[in-house]
Amino acid sequence: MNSNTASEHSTIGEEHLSVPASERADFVVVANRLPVQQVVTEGGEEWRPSPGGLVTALTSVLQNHNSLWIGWPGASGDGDPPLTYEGIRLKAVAISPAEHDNFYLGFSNATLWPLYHDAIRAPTFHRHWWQTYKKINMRFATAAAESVAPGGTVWIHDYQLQLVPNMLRQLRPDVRIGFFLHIPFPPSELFMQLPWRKEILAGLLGSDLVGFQVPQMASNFSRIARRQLGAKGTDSMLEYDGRLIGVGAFPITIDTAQIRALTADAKIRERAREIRRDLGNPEVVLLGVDRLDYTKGIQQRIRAITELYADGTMSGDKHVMVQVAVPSREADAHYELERHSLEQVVSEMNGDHSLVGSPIIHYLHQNMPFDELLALYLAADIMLVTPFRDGMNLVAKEYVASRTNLTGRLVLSEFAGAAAELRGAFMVNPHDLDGIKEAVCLALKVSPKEARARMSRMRRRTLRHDVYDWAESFLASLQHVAAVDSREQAGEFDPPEDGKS
Ligand code: GDG
Repeated sequence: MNSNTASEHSTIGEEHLSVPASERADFVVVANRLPVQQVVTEGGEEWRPSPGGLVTALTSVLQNHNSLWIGWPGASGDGDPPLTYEGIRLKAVAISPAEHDNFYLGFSNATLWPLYHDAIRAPTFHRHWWQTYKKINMRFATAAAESVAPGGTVWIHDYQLQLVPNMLRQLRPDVRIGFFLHIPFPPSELFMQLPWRKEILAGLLGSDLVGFQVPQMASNFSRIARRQLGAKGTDSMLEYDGRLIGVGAFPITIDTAQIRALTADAKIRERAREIRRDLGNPEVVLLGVDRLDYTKGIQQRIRAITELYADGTMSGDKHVMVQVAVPSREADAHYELERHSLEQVVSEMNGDHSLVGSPIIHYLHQNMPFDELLALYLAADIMLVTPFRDGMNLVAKEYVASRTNLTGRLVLSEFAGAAAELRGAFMVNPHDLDGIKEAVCLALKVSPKEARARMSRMRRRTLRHDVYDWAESFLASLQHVAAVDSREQAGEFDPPEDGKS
């Protein structure tokens, strides 16, 4: 094993496991966050489910098993998280404020996040961040090793925990390990910048199955693993350290049933009409919904829209834009800067083009309930999703799923994972201001017939699978790869040939 991350730790013997065998879980999810978060309400602090399709999907999968979710409970407030959520046991991993600075704000979000998103901001490399990343990954791996039943399954999520698969493999070679990366896996030219690239690769290769959002990212990973660590095999099956590792694309999607139910809700439909009235019943409502993140291309999109107002293509009495920028990672200087410059662009646009009493861009820097988000999707004629790079982008899929009457047009970045599926969108290069303007003009002018055809095409594709299918297909592949590996270990299988895809 080439990693210095877990090799020094030997397998945990049964006698050293602090959790008795009878209490260990058959299926364990390991994610940076628990599925609950502490919120401050009028009655004090309380624990509520974390929003998002991933929690919903995994909850339903976990409920069918004797299961456990391991994660960090978050920094705010006092008190321990509940012991269970929707029948799933929870296990909190403690992270001190200083560790949080180095592990989460530092290595995860100032080294890996920008590096994996095309280095849109220069990644920062600090050895002490890396040391804490290793330490915290080992804490998660140990928590999983102590909690999983013999021969059980552990599913690890995302870039904060890339060393956990191999650390866990060293501690518990008997368990089945899956890993899914929610963000892009970068091409070699970028990944090679990482001083600890071999350790990260070896960390991921501790899995039985490594899943990515799109095939390109799976093949980036397999190629780099072959070149850097001498793994053998194809883009979809590698052999390393005497084991087989499956590699594949598992495009994440949304909870379509939830969106179907919400869009049929009379209250939400009425709220959508009310939003349009509040906006002055313009001819066209444009909408952007993003975490306030420098990868999401929010400023570029607003600059492009501003130019359309400036050249008279759009006007304040007919066209109104709503931009929701959900607060995110506010302790990070890049994010603070991004917020300030975005707010400057927004106020310049409003200053130059608004009419008295009716701004042309309604900017909301706030978290909102999912119902309100859905009402906004229903109220919007044109949805703008223009990230510079995005693993998938669920907002684009949620918009499409909500447009039951086949109206609505989507302007979508070709660099979002979702672009591979949503071919009926008006595609843009988010760096190209003129290109965004052209796409918005096309979306404004498109005939209702063509708009409907485009939307039906996207809806057929989006509604074919839901997030439960996504989880099940990942877990079925994990089972398959583990079975193939067992046959190989028993000498019944020819390992894959080198370098073929
Ligand atoms: C990462 C990857 C990948 C947003 N604002 C509110 C709110 N949301 C919900 C949306 C959507 C989700 O958050 C955002 O998901 P995205 O996919 O758009 O983006 P990231 O947060 O960057 O997610 C991404 C994803 O992981 C999953 O693998 O697609 O590429 O970067 O579901 O609806 N929900 C509520 N209030 C808000 O204000 N309740």
